[in-house]
This record gives sequence, structure tokens and C-alpha cells, in this order.
Amino acid sequence: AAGAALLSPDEIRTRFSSAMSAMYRDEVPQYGALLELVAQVNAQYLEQHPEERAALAAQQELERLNLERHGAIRLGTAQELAMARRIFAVMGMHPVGYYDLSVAGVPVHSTAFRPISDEALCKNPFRIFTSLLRLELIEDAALREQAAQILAQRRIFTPRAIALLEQAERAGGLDQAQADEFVAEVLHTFRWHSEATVDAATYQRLHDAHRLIADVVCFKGPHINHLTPRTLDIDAVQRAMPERGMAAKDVVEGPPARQHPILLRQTSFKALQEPIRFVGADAPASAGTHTARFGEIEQRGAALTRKGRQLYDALLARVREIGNVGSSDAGYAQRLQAVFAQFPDDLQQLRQQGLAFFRYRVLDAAQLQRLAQANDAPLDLEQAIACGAVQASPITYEDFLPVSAAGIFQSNLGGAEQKSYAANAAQAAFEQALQAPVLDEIELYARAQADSLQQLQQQFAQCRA
Ligand code: OOG
Ligand code: NI
Repeated sequence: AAGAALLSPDEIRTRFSSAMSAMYRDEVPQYGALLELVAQVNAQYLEQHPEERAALAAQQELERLNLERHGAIRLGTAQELAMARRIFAVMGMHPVGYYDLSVAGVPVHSTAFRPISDEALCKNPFRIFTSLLRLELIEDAALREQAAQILAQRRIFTPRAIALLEQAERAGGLDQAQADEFVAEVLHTFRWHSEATVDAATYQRLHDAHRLIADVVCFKGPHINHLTPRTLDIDAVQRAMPERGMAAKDVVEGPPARQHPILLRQTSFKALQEPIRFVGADAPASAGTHTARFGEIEQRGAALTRKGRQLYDALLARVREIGNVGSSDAGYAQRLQAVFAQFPDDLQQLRQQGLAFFRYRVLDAAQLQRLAQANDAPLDLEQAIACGAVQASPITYEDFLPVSAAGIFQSNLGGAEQKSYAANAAQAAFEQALQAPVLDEIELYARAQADSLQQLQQQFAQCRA
């Protein structure tokens, strides 16, 4: 009806992420157990760190602490990706970043649909790591053709979801009732289907080409393959997972534990073997298992500048040169820690060396006033920070890491899977499939930093007016 108030995209995203969480907990009970463990570890951590508890409370972060931060899906065709982009846009999620995973032996490339503005991220940071299968990386031409044909026949979004999407695009949003219906319809796309759409032999051929190909091609839709809450102490959760009967992956991906966290640390419990049924009535050949769905946790730190990111990539490459990762490698954490000793772990150095992005704000207005009136020189940022007039706080990294993502994919491929594809990033082809460019994450952080500086300059100028 005309005139009904439109819901904000942030609110639609919140309803969507909580609906996804409820559905996934229901589908994968072990994920519910992981959520409980994370909540316990977070609560304990807050008890032991009252200053951090106060800081989180001041940022209104406590009530959202245990909410999901991201999930992941794998799509099969360009049409699916383009439609997903439009669907996520209704929820205020836009494609940020390009990740080439072929380098790591995984035949996909990816982006993250996520909120972009500080305000939207603060309301609800939920994002979806979205991969597109690269059929061109299947060597066997006949198999490639068969996979393409199977994918061409499926429709992953319901007609009603598409109708509501078009309504949202026409009207610039959805009202309450439409939004609830939209979320319920879109949820169908990400459900688990234990019936494959192919027979056992076809599944096996695709699976032999690459386990991920079978995961994408053989089902009715792109089941959500994990959700990921935020933890305040990832090492504690990693240690506790086996005690709760969860098969934790071997190592925590990303940088080592630090005084001042950078980028993103992640770990997961490995994907479960689940019973599926194939097309074709002749049991027992029609029953099998499929391994796709897992649970993950994440801990985020500061976004790095291009320079900081280069240092991170170089150090991580060095750690990996020294020895193999994984297979219960007890030495990995130590190697990581040792090599990353070269990455400054001091906020002032991170800032002054241009390694991380910061947000600037007035901490003591009277002090800023005194600085402004002391002389007519431009704002001296270092001085303003040193005297406590201005505070610089690291901007949180909101994106993903290709090496880590590859590690997460790989931990679910059962070790034996070691395909190698020639490294061939294909961002232009990905964007063509998406029918839109992906945003450059570094530019987003640089802009957030520049905006905060500009605001600060204005406040400084007003002190003189
Ligand atoms: C996605 C794996 C990557 C992350 O957090 O880096 C990922 C997948 O397995 O589909 O989710
Ligand atoms: Ni993930």
C-alpha cells in the first residue's frame, strides 16, 4: 500500500542475519554449540578485562557482541552472482574487494557483500563472503559442459523474492511486511538440501574434478556453508573446541596474537559429513555423504594501509617458506610470532610509519582550543595527540584475507585435495559477471581516515573563529 514507511536497509540486514543464524543453528547443531562456547569465552574475557568491557559498553558494542559477523556462500553462474548483488543491495550490502583463490588451488574467485558506511557497519556489520565457481578451470571439456548445463537449469531465488526485489528497486525500499516476506523468501535460497540434483555417478565425477565443484553444482541452491561470530579471545576458543568435541582446524589463520590486533584472525571447526541422497531410485547407490558445512570464529583488528598490507603479506610469505602450515604443526604459532616481531606492535609506530588506518577525534575540546589560540599555525596533529587534545584510534578491518580464506577452504577439503591452477586473477571477468565493479577496500579505509581528519581540521578552525 502507498505511504507505508520504508524500513532502512540496515534493519532488513539485521532481520536477515538473525533469520540466517536461527536457520543455521537449527540445521547444524554443532554451530549452536560453537555459539555457546564463544559466548562463554567472551563473558569470561570481559570479566577479566574490565577496561575493555567499559570501552565496548561505551561504543554500544556489548549487546551486539555475540552476533554473527559473516557467512559464506558459493555461487555457480554469472546470473546468480548478478542477482545476489541486487538482493544484497536491498539489505545495504555492497561488493567490496576481489579475492582470487585459484592461486590456492580453489577454483573460485570472490567478493564480500558488506555494509560500507561507518554508521551502517555500526548498526549491523553482517557480511557475506561470496564465491563464484570458475568452470573454465575444469580441464575436462565434457565435464565442464555438463556442469554448465546443470547449473543453467536451476533457479536459486524464488519468484516471490525476485518480485519483492523489483518492488524494492522501484520504490527505493521495502516496508515492514514486505521486508519480512523478502527475508523469508531469500532465506530459502540458502537452506540446506539433502537431496542432490544429480545421480551418484555425476556427483562423483564432479567431486573428483574438485570437491568444491560438486558442492556448487550438485544442489538446488547455494546453502550457507558457515556463519561466524566474533570472539574476544580466539586462542581460548581454539583451545576449547576439541574439549567440546569439535574438530578444530589445525592453525588460527592470519596474524599472530598481538597487543594491538591487526587485520583478521580466524579459525573454524571442520566441515561435517552429512548424509545426502542422489537422483535415481536404486538404493543403496543413491545414498552418500557430502562435506560442506562448518562453523567459524573471527577476531578483528586494525585495517592496514597498502604499505602495512605489503609488510603483512611479506612476513606471512616468509613464515610459510620456513615450513609447511597445518597438519598439527605445533611450531607454526611460534614461527608466526617470531617473524611478526618485525611488525610494530605499538599504536604510535603503526600510525607514524603509515602502517595502519586511524580515525581522529577530539578528546579534550578545551585543550584543542588552547592549541588553536596559541598561534596561527595549522593543526599540528602529533602535538595535538601528545597533549591529549586529539585521540587516534585504529579503524577496524572489515574485509577478508585471501591466504586465510584459502586456509579455511582447504581445511575442509580433507587434506588430499591439492589441485594447482595457474594463478590467474580475473577481476574484470568477475565484475562482468557481477554487472558492477567491486569497491576497493583500501580506498574505503583511506576515505574514513581522511573524513575524520577533515572534521578535526574544521573543529580546529572553529576554535579560532
Ligand atoms: C569461504 C571461505 C572463506 C573466510 O572467512 O575467509 C571465508 C568458503 O568456504 O566458501 O569464509
Ligand atoms: Ni568465513
